Amino acid sequence: FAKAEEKTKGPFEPKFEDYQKVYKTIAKLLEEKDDYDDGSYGPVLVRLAWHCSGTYDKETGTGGSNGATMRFAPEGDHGANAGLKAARDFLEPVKEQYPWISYSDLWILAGVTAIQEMQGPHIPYRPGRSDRDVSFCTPDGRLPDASKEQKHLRAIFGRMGFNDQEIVALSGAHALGRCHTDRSGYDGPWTFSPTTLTNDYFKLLVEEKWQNKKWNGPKQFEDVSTKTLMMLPTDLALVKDKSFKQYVDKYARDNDAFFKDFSDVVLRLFELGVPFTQGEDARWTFKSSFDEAA
Ligand code: HIF
Repeated sequence: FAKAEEKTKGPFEPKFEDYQKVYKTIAKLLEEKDDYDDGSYGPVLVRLAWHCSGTYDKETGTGGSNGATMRFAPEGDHGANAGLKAARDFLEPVKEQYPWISYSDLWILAGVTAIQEMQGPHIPYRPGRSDRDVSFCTPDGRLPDASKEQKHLRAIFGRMGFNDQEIVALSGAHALGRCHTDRSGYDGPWTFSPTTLTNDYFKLLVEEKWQNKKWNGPKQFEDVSTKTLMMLPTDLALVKDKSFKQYVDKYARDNDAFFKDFSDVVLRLFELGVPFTQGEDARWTFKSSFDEAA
């Protein structure tokens, strides 16, 4: 009987409503599992989505958010990906509940959900990623090295296809989360509200004084006023470099401009390397918990 029903129904073709359900499930889990880090898995989910996408190389078309190859040891063990198992494990029950979604679509959807649930802008999304085997793992060294500066940032993000303005807009994501000594070796959060997306990262970069932190760890900076916040060498490069700095100033002044540009560039980051069958006009915008409450 079940078989006959399957025949009349045809194969399951998930639609917007089905992905919105997955979004809701992730949002609910984020709310429930609040005993992690600063009270949310949101930041580490954003980092997972970005580290899948940021391996993209426009010359060869390799890497990017298609494939979810971080499931496999070579890529999962890359130094830059230390700690992301927490994010992948968090999403495992969601994958079990919705087996039809690919890991690669799920991880990016989780990044979108986390940004929206941390009060960021809407990030339009389209599915179409498929999981690939271990042979598609990218070589180590494609993600940025925090000890470097502007030349390195332009080389790494230029390889993905991003310009100066886009590098700065993306960087606002460091308003979220923190560094962990047992992951990257660095320590501390960038802002006082690491689970809410705001333009505070830019404000702090221009308004605060930053000094070398004296400690037994890699070179990083601390705010002179409270010594509780941090910046990486790559973060401070954005105010040292004139071309970058003009955008830091702009986003520090104007949160709406930051949100608009951030949404545009994250959307592109999350789509790198994906052979979509649906056009750009088929992107969906998911309702967040805040939209539902309104
Ligand atoms: Fe990060 N980033 N990132 N990053 N990142 C860390 C943590 C987060 C860089 C280095 C680090 C981006 C760019 C760069 C997030 C999101 C984004 C950590 C700390 C390091 C060292 C990891 C740890 O110890 O747990 C460098 C060098 C980048 C190039 C500029 C993106 C723009 C800002 C692309 C981006 O979206 C998030 C979120 C976190 C917090 C993770 C957490 O677990 O809290």
